[in-house]
Amino acid sequence: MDMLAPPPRFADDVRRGLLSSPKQLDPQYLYDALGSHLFESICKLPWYPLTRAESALLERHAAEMVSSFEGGATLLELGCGCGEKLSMLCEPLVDRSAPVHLQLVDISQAALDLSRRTLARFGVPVTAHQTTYEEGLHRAATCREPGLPMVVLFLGSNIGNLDPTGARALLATIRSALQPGDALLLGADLVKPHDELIRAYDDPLGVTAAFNKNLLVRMNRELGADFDLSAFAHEARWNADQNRIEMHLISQCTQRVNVPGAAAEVTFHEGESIWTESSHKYTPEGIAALAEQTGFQCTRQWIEPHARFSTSLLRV
Ligand code: AVI
Repeated sequence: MDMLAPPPRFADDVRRGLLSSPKQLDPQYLYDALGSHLFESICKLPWYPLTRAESALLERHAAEMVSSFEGGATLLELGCGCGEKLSMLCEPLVDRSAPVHLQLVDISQAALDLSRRTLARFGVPVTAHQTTYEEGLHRAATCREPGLPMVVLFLGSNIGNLDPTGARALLATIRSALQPGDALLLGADLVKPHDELIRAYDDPLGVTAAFNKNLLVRMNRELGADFDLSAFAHEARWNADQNRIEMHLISQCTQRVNVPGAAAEVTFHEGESIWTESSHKYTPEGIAALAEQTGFQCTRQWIEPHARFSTSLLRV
């Protein structure tokens, strides 16, 4: 099979991840073009209520969420997706004729373009940064509108895909880009009954399984690997000690896989896993504690009671 040019660090990360113990891969690699489409489909599944719960909170409470910024604000979204959530938060400010500047940070140019189109109807300045969260925060801090407070939006429970150390580090980075009077609006999925969590990450239609197994497809395509898809099974595990759902790909037999693009030959034992993603779940108190540890104060939380999802306002 022809090998397509993989992103520069992919081969190195795959080599390191598959030769380590336990075997693991960075979840960012789940999101190639097909993976991103599969994730959009996951968000529409009846068993994955997270996205709908957050939209419901924003639909109901957007005006309250930005009520401290009625004199105007720069809204900066990390991982802007299609710009729909940013629109919901922008609208109440624009309706009050408050000055609004929008800043978008995303690694995907397609997401930035889509968001720009969604946000065009407001007729307010939009600055897009195609880069990492850290670099985007740095750039946004240097070109912020003088006199306007900044509200960073980190929604969709993307915080959940970071381990506790990574989550603290990112919040500390956000904090260091902000000034007194600024804020962070944080969306985080909450701990809920075990069976609901498992169904959300191992749905009966097999869409999440396809999302997970697509990582094998990607290694076959981009690194010339010879993973046999039928020899691996998707598994979602709740790790109660760490409050996280883990996604794994479980080898169904003892086998050897060749990954020439990563210069690796990998042996799998029957039942051995590749750990592909963690999704940490929070408690409302845990979010408040995380805020305190990173220089914020959690001043308000909105909770969707059925799906157990939270949006928290963290003030500097
Ligand atoms: C993007 N992220 C918040 C999703 C989550 O729930 O952790 C990714 C996902 N993985 C499987 N289903 C959804």
